[in-house]
Amino acid sequence: MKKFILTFLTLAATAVGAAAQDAVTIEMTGNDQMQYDKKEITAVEGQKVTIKFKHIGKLPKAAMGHNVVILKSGTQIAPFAMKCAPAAANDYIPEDEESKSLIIAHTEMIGGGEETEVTFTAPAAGEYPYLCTFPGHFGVMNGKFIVTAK
Ligand SMILES: [Cu+2]
Repeated sequence: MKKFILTFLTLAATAVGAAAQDAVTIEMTGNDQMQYDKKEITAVEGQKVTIKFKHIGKLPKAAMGHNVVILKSGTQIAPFAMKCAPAAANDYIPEDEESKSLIIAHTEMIGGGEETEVTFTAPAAGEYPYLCTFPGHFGVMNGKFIVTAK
């Protein structure tokens, strides 16, 4: 009986381990100084990725809004950001098909004290740029989402 219980516990532990590897939670912040706390985030291809994003500043969304927008590998962030600037009514997420096709995942735009999250499946191994699309922020608020092979 003891052996049976041990075997059961081992199997249960293995199942928990496998589930943990299938998913990853990444915590990120943005502040009133227009900065992310992370310039690099990582995941494994096919993993369920949850980005928990918190604005730790006090300024309202209209003055210092932040989001996290992950783009297809190789996308230049400056021209993309230019397409975002006029999209104020859509929280600076461009609505034209070409721009939309470049977005892998994005959070909502939030202001000081707010938090949000987005869950998506990590794409194929590679490097994916991310940025905040609030006008003028991408030059400082950008980074790399690095996906490694399984
Ligand atoms: Cu921002």
